[in-house]
Parts: sequence; C-alpha cells; structure tokens
Amino acid sequence: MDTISNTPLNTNVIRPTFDRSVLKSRIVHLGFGAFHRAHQALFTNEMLEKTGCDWGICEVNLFGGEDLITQLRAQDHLYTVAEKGAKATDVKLIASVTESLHPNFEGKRAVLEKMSEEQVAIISMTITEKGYCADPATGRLDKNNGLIQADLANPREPSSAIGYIVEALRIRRELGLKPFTVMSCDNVQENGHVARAAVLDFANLVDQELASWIEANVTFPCTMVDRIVPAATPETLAEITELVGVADPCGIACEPFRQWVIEDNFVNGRPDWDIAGAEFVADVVPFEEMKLRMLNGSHSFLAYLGYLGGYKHISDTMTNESYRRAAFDMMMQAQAPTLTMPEGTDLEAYAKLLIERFTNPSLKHQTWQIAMDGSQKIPQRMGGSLHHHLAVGTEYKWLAMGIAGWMTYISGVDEENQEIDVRDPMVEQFREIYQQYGKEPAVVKAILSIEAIFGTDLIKNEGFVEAVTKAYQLIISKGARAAVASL
Ligand code: NAI
Ligand code: CS2
Repeated sequence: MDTISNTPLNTNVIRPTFDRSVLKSRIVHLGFGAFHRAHQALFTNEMLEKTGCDWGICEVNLFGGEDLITQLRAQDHLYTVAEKGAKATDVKLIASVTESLHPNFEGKRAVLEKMSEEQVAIISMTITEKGYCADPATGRLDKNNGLIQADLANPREPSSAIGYIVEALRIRRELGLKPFTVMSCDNVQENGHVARAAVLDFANLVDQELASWIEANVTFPCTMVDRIVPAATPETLAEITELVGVADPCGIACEPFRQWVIEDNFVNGRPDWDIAGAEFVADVVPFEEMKLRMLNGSHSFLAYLGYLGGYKHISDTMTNESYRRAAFDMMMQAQAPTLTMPEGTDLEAYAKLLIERFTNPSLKHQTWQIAMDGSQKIPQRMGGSLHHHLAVGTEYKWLAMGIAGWMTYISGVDEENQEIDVRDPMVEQFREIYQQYGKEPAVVKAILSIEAIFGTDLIKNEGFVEAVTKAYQLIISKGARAAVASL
C-alpha cells in the first residue's frame, strides 16, 4: 500500500532533513490526538531540524485512538501537518516520533516499562481536561472519579493517566533511576499545578513515602499552549491527500498561528524548544490565564450560542456582526480586566488577533467540538472572571450569557427541537436535572447548585442567579441570535 513513508511526496511538502536514526524516546507523550500532532510534535520536529539532537517522542493513547496508532505505525511514524491560513497552506512532514504504544495492543505493563526506561526524561500530556480526574471547582484529585477508584484499588494496573504516572514513578524510584518531568499541555488553568496536585493526592493514598519522594524530586511545569487544531474530518483528510500526493490518515490541518510558553522547571533535562519558537519563562500562570479567559472563554461562548444559533463552525459565527462584537467585548470587558499581565502586554492587540484567527474561513472548527466537556471548561474559562466581577461590582453580562448558553445547550434539545449530542462526563446528571425541571427557569438554580462546577458561593449570589436566569429566559424565548444581539 502507498503511504507517506514509501511514496514520493509532492514537492511542496516541507520535509525535515535531520537524522532520525539518532532519536531516542526521551519523551513519552500521553494523548496522540489532533492537538499534539500539530503542536508539541511539530515544535520538536523543528527543534530537531535545527539542532540534530536525539529527543524523540514515543506516542501513547491511553483511551481510544487505536486506529490512529495502527495507521501511524504503517507509515513509519511519519505524518503531515497542513497549516491553513486564510489564503495559503503550508504542508510539513513531521519526523519527531520514534515509536508508539497502546495498552490495548501491548498491554499496560509495556506502557509502564517504557515510561520507566532510563532515557525517558519527560512525560508530556494532552489528555483533555477530564484526563486529570480533578474536581473542576477545586483542582484537587476527585476521589469519587470511577477511574481513580479503580486505580486506587489496583495501583499496579492503572487506567488513568494519573495512575500510570504514579506507578511509573514508583518503578523508577525502585530501580534507582532519575525521575521524569511531568509536563501538561492541556487547556487547564495552572495545568502543572493541577497535574501535581492530582499525582500527589493519588500517591498519598497509595504510598506516603512515594508521595514524599515525588514531592521532593519531580517537577510539573505549567505551560500555555495555543494553536487551533480542529478534529480531522473526511474533507480535511481529502485535502491533505491532494496536497501531499498520497493519503495520510494521521494528517492534521490547523491554523498557522502557534504559541508555547513553558515554565522552565525540568528535573531531567529538556529539549531546546525555544529554537523552534517556544518561550521558556519563570512564571507561565499570567499567560495561561490570559489565553484561557480571552481565547477559550470567548470560544466557549461562541460554541454554545453559535451552535444554538444554527452555526456549524466558529468562522460561521464570525459572519454575524453581533456575535463578532459580543466575542470582542467579552474579551475586552469581561476577561481582560480580570488579568494581571507583565508590563507591555497589549491585550487589545491580542483580542484583535483572536478575532482574526476565529474568522479564518479555511479552518472548519465545529462549534459542537468546542461545546464538548463544558463541565470541565466553564469553571476555568468563565468562573475565575465571574468571581472577579462579583467582588468588584463590574459588568459581567457576557459571562452570564455564556453560562446561560451552555445551560441551554446541555438541555440536549436545540431551537428546532432537534436532539443535541451532548458529550460531557456529567451528561447523566444534566439529563436528570432537565427531566425534573424541563426548560422552566428553575432549572437554572438547579444547575448552578452543582458544586463540582460552580463551588458553593455563586449560588448564594442573588444578583448572579438573576442575571443567568434572565439570559437563559431570553435564549429560550427569543433564540440565541437575538440573545447575543441584545448584549
Ligand atoms: P483529541 O480528541 O484529538 O485527542 C484527545 C486525546 O486525549 C486522545 O489522545 C485520547 O487518547 C486522550 N484522552 C481522552 N480522554 C482521556 C483520559 N480520560 N485519560 C487519558 N487520556 C485521555 O483532542 P485534541 O484536539 O488533541 O485535544 C486534546 C487536548 O489538548 C484538549 O482537551 C486541550 O486541553 C488541549 N488543546 C487542544 C487544542 C486544539 O485546538 N485542539 C489547542 C490547545 C490545547
Ligand atoms: C477550544 C480549544 O476545544 C476547545 O475547547 O477552545 O481547543 C482551542 O481551540 C485551543 O485552546 C486553541 O489553542
């Protein structure tokens, strides 16, 4: 079969020239999904091109993604990334991946053994927000999480990413090996701190000595990651085939923009990703907060209200002037004032660039995709800012509308009475609430009472409950487009 590894590729494909044979799996990456392929693996590829060093990546999917791993193996772990601008597209062949593992193919032990090999210095992760098994409201390990309960009962045979990390660290300690750095690359506020808390909380429940060793020896740098990478579709894959000259089932399309800000805190060495455009800084938290609130907060707003308003893609919502204005106002008036940024940061320029990125018509980023897992996303994208406005008494109507949009979306029924395929770890709880209240305004209070999402304070704030209820009623009675236009 013709694959990208055995067929001449179109001349427009940008091919690396570094020697792959020197690469070692010094990074084990958990989560070979869309984003990692277009971000960390691509940065690594460009770093290797400039340095010729030996930092290769072993890819692991702990949940799903078996086909992707099989396809990747069939093409010698090579794949392509299409960077699609509004006008032109660059196609890059990525050669930084050395090997791959899947517990459903090789077994859990093989994954743990790989993570425990001496040369492995970094475990990186793009495992989605829910992969941390943390309580979204507190950021601590959720001991009631089903995966965590199973792993606590049987820590040598883990299923969760947290369980794998703790067991691999136990093995490394037993073997007298250096630990690895745990680097989260997920859209989680203070992602390193959340990863650390989850790992330490888990370790403390299985072996307190191990927990103390991890606390003293392992680092969990925070990172701010940014690049819009929609899930692959038959259309993007067909386009990649056309651009590359042969089918690449692992190919992925994304926007040209990319950003990676990394806390420089590694215990066992790290690649010079800065050579490929990443930034190493002492404190990432302000950048993470900026990105999560301004980009992701408005993305979620557009996803819920856009989906309900009949828009399939983010770029479609940008064709409606009131959505465009609401997204910009949300960034500048609801989110920017809550941030404390290093001097010289131009938040208005950042917001303008975000609107331009959202408008990119070549990028078919589905509102439905971004709408997924709202229970994990809303607290960090809107919750922190809400607390700020409620404390200082400033306007937060965009946040109230965003939350009301999410609530309407999770009812599971759209404005045409069609079913919405709601994907969320808490979907059962949402279903029960809607079964009890229907679409009556009382449903708002019932949802705001979910502690894991909203904590215990917000429900006590009458002004806030009223603002969300009003926004919800407006969406229900007049529709999402009119509700957004009213802002
Ligand atoms: P994807 O759906 O293509 O991949 C998800 C990956 O997460 C898969 O590799 C899967 O094996 C793994 N996974 C899912 N649930 C898991 C669990 N409970 N434990 C361990 N692993 C689990 O999604 P994509 O686009 O790769 O995004 C993944 C994450 O990357 C996002 O949730 C976000 O935090 C981050 N991200 C994504 C961006 C994007 O534009 N796609 C941009 C910036 C960050
Ligand atoms: C999006 C993000 O799916 C989502 O929730 O908001 O994945 C977004 O595309 C990235 O964070 C951009 O860096």
